[in-house]
Amino acid sequence: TSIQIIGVPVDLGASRRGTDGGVSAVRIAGLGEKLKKLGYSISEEVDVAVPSKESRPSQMQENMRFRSEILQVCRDLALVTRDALSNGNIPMVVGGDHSLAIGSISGIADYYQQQNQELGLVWFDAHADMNIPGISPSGNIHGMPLSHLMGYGDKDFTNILSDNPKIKPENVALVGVRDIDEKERELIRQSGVKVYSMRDIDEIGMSRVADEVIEIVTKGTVGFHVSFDVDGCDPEVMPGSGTLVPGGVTYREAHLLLEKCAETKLMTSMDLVELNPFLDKGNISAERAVSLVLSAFGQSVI
Ligand code: DIR
Ligand code: MN
Ligand code: MN
Ligand code: MN
Repeated sequence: TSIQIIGVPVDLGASRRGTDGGVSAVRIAGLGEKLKKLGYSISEEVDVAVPSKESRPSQMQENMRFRSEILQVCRDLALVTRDALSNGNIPMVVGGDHSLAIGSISGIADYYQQQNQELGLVWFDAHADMNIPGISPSGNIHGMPLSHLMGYGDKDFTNILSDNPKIKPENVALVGVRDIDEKERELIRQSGVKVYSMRDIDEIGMSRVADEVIEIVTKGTVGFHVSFDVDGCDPEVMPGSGTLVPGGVTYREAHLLLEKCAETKLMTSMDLVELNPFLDKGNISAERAVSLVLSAFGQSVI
């Protein structure tokens, strides 16, 4: 099996500078070599070009900061992930802030929709990322990707590669959520997506949560994508991220979820986002994130 690592050094979707450095941090932590050691072949890595914040006037368009730049990045990235699948590669997208997921997942979902198949989606995050421009308190696009993938919000973002919504709410499960904005909560309820909050993990344990998540994202789908925002983990586990929220998923719980995802052999692709090496202690967050990705690709203790 072959994996293509796709670097997307974008930080235009977040308030804080520095997630663009996440791509380097993950490469320095050895993602490519370690996946090779697991037995995968790694096809030539590609990067999507992203303008730096400083090179652009910080314009706010319809309550979306850097709207036109991020739209271009997402359109470019969607073509890259779709091509990766066409060429027999599993897309492993490394960010960058979470706005990139509109592009990565649009390309992957469109590839399968062209074969009349639907994509499931595991959204691992402290946040729900379900804002739309009309309700976002920040105007930051990294708080809006999941809603756009389900067809809510700005039409240019929902219609990348095709006019249909890329993901059906019934095929989505959020995990690790503990910070939701007021109006965002209403849209989550309206959409009907299943949310596994930290409370659910506390009450029934990650093992059962993972089983339920997998049931949701595999029922009626061709397989599922994992969009992994490192801030879903506890800040003690992942200090190197910009919007830390206490009370998160432990290192072991995150491994368990991803090990169970790997066991299904139905994971189509993955994003790793929101690492900020400038806030990290050494490169510990990227090193742990790489270890988690290896679990998602089937690494086990014995
Ligand atoms: C907040 C924070 N909900 C917003 N979002 C994210 O700006 O929309 N932080 N994704 O990582
Ligand atoms: Mn996120
Ligand atoms: Mn987040
Ligand atoms: Mn389903």
